Amino acid sequence: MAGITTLGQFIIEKQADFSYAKGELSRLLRDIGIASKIVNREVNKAGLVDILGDAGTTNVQGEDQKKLDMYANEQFISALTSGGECCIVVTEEEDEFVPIDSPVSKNAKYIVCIDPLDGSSNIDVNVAVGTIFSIYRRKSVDGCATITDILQKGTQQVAAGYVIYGSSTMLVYTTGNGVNGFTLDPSIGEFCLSHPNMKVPEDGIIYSINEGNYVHFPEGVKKYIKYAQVEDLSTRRPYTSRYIGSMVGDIHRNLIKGGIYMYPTTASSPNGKLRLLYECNPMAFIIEQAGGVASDGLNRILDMQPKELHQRTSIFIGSPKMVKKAEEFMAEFSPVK
Ligand code: P6P
Repeated sequence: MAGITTLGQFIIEKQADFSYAKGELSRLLRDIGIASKIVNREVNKAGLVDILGDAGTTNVQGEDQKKLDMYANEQFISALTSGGECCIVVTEEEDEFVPIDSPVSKNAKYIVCIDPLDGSSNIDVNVAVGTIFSIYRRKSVDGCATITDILQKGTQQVAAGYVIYGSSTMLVYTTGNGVNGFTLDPSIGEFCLSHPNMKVPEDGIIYSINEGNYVHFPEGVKKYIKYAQVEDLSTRRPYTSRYIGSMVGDIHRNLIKGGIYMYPTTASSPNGKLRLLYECNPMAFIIEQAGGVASDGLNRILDMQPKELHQRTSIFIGSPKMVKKAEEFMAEFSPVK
């Protein structure tokens, strides 16, 4: 049997891919891997301990904070603090950015934007949840990093990844040289390379969208959904709708099987629901590195200039042929005014 490659070994082997790094990014990725294993342990026993349910607080989005996403937030910030390679953390769970307050960190090279536990409303019903992270090099050369170090376009990311806590726990990431997936082997407590060089299928028949919002979708999205639900079966197979309410779960499935995930503007989310910095940019980087496409229906996600930490955007992401078809409908029926 071919030898096992752990995440740690893979990161070191691939360190040569980025000439400027002298091990700091490798250490940062390993720190995130360690925190993911700690969060995984709690996610896997949620229900057995008093960690389910609401924390009784709300985050900047006004969303009820679950105990487990507060726990995950603490674990990632703690791992990034002790690792010493990150100077600022932007997290869904904190209103403002979090300067890492430790002697070694204020001059650290990297900034991490993170959704510690995406889809956390699924925790209590045992549906896959995930962590999404995005890593930038700071632009400022001395002193404490500032907001301009944070509000960088998605094209400036040096790495991005997600962890999916599902039927198995996987960590999928890119440093701009393709996408690789690692499955946690609990018997040895290591993420092991299981999905080398992941590529999203060019086309597919899975579309993921919350059709409960149909009435308020842009006309182009409505037209795309009707295109997916083809009437004339002699032309092609109808598509399959799969939507689990967890972006990481839906996009991971579509990355492997082919598909499109859409969260367009809706009545309750006129600018889209998903956040640019720590959900859309990292997932867009990963999907593009796997040969896919990610836009807001018109503009490439990675080219967007962020203006604020928790900025939202609509997103169409997945197999290139499917996203481009949706963009055609958006251009024809929901042109930007
Ligand atoms: P809705 C979870 O809250 C999330 O951010 C994504 O993971 C998920 O795809 C989406 O929102 C679900 O939103 O409005 O369909 O419940």
